[in-house]
Amino acid sequence: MRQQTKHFINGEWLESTGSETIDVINPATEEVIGTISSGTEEDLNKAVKAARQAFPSFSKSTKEERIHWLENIVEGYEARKEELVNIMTDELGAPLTVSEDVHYQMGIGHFKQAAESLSTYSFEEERGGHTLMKESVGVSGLITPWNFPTNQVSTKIASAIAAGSPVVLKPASKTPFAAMILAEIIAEAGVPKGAFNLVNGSGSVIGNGISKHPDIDFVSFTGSGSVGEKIMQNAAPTIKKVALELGGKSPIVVLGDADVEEAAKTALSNIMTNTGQVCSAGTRVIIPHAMKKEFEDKIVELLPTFPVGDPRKEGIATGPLVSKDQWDTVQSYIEKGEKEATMLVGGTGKPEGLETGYYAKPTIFTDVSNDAVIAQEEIFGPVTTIIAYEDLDEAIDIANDTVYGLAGFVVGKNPETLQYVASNLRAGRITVNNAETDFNGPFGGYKQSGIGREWGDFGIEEYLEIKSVHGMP
Ligand code: TAP
Repeated sequence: MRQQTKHFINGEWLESTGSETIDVINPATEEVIGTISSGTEEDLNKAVKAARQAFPSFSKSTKEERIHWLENIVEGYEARKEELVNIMTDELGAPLTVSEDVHYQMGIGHFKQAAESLSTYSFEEERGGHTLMKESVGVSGLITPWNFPTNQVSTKIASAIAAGSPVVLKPASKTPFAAMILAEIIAEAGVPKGAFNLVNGSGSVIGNGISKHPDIDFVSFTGSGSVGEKIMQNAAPTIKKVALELGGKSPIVVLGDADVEEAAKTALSNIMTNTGQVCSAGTRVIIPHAMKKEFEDKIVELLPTFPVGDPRKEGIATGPLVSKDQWDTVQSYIEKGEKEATMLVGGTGKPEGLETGYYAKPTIFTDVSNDAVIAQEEIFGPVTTIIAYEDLDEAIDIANDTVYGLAGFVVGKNPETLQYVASNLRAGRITVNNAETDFNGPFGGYKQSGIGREWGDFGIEEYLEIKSVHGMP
């Protein structure tokens, strides 16, 4: 049992001023694996004050100092690899291989990338009639979700350190322990006291408090659209800068010349990796009518290559959903889908032999109309939809017919057609034929998927203000 009654404020672990606690549950066993303190407004105020006090010197730190801190964090992160991998399996339910190959690697990737981006980044440039200066935005409040316990936190912190912006982080209370290990790593990396603060607690107290706080200049939030909307409203009276990374209902456009097996593997990895709890997951497979039957047979045939089960067991690809609430949500969408479309495989209830734990049956719907609820709303579970098209422009129209625009995928061979689809999808990140992730590639959404960009150079710019100086001697 992990018990953490403290918050990381001004370079030290301080006892919470509140007595309430939040249980952290292992979704594979349904057992409580630890508790954290539910922070209070007083705790938050202390953290904001520490960040504010750190601002003058942290914002003037040199590029070399920031690179040095980022590199130290990378070292510390590597040293605690085993602990991080294990805690993400316990608090999120990610299979050990997913914890290591996806969560751990993405978390460290952002710190490496920020150091690399900084090495060539210019905070000042002469532009003829004026000098352009890029300066720290001020104190940043970071609110993160549970679905990628290190990645979501690391991308924000790495960019903030690179920009010289002190932060107050509120990690998701379902998965707080990986973030707390990261806090220890950051403290040991020599990051000045007050530049990084962590306050645990509920969204309704600490998250809400961050978004309203008069002494916070910028809020970077990742999570649901409904909370994103509240954050914008809360930030409005103090005209805070806001970055939102919200949900998605991303399309996978399969071209007529695609390899059916590749297309099926792409569709499956999108809903089975992290149990489909991925904001950018491709959950609408848009496929030519002529290929539909072959694709349906292939995806059902390949589904067992993603075994669902105990995340600590070798060979398991897909663990449970994060919580009972998430399980209930996914069940209700599957019920809706049974009425709206044809179910190829899956259904409600738990997979055989997995009665304990929040396991859901991977479920594939076909003959789905793009205006069905299961094709329009983010399910955040191992559920996909197959939608047929006649010609490519119809496929693009279907792909773009959503309130979201976070990501898109294209599978096929003809380079011109791949380019045509990539340039016509209205989304912030397009992946062609399962290309590798580039940590310098901006990540963020069009439309209701959000505002702003994270990762790499663009991520750093979120934490900067722009100043033009005219007549500089
Ligand atoms: P959210 O409620 O949006 O939670 C995300 C973060 O916001 C958590 O740290 C949460 O705190 C905090 N929060 C909650 N209410 C808040 C408020 N009023 N003001 C400020 N912060 C607040 O997401 P969830 O409940 O975890 O998941 C619900 C749905 O959101 C999912 O089914 C999924 O569709 C979507 N979701 C999307 C993403 C991405 S990456 N786009 C990630 C996770 C979930 P606590 O949870 O600690 O209270």
